[in-house]
Amino acid sequence: MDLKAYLKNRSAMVDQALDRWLPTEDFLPHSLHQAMRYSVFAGGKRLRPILMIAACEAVGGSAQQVMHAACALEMIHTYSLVHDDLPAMDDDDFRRGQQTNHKVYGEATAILAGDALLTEAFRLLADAEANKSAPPKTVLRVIELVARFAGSHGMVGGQVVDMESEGKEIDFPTLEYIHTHKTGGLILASVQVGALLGGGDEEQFAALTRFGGAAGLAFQIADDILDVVGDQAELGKDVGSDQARGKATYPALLGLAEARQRADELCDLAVESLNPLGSAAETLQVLARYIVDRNS
Ligand code: GRG
Repeated sequence: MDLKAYLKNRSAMVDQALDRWLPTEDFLPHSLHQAMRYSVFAGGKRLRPILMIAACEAVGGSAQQVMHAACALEMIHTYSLVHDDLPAMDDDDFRRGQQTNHKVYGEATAILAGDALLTEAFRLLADAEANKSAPPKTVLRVIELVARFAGSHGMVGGQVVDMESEGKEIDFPTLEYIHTHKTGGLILASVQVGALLGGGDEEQFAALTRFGGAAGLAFQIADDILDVVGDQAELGKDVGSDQARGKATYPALLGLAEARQRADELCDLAVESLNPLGSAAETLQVLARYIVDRNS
């Protein structure tokens, strides 16, 4: 399959849907809607929406069945980046190759833009028209699942442990907790939601759960590696920031070579997990490799 063409096509679909669902700056409050759109359209890879679409397609569904949920996940992801960049957290000046939200709109608006993106995401997940082909029980399961992976038992929890660990020596289980919660959870949620809204059965859901767990952790290890060896222009953000902040990462704990090996092993595990889905999961196989080999 042509990965480049697939990524281009699906991210264009996601961008179009995001543009439809996000309030424009014509609506009050203008500055808030402008700030929300600024970060959403700053040029992200749309990896979580694309994984959700690919998972949905792998169980026989179509991109349209998950487009609203895919946009919701991208809004939650973007909110997390906007808040993570704030002076109270990582205090970063650049993200996705542009100035960070608070640098352009000020801290208070950046906080509120993040809050509004998170809230809008759950409105979209519950939208009756967008969910018209899904049984109400499935919609509730999706909302509960996304809330769990985004909240204190998921991304926010991982972020807190990450912050509390800065400058300290932490053990391997703590590092794995941070990675699987802060970043891995939203990636796992993406493929699980794809399976559910695509009408997948429990066996397919279980296979995609194993895939998402391994791919999510591999993604964060690859991110750690990119922070050491990546190119600042391609990444659109500062490199070397993990080490500067005394953050625990896979390369810091295991060394670069072993971190790469672990990412490769997880990629193999992710691909193997897809066996029950047969050839329908070919796109996900290719995406797993992309997650580990990407340079941005
Ligand atoms: C503030 C609640 C709260 C959570 C923050 C995800 C997160 C938790 C912080 C982001 C910090 C960070 C850079 C983590 C590394 C992994 C990561 C999420 C990278 C960015 O994701 P990509 O590569 O970004 O998918 P794009 O811009 O392509 O969408």
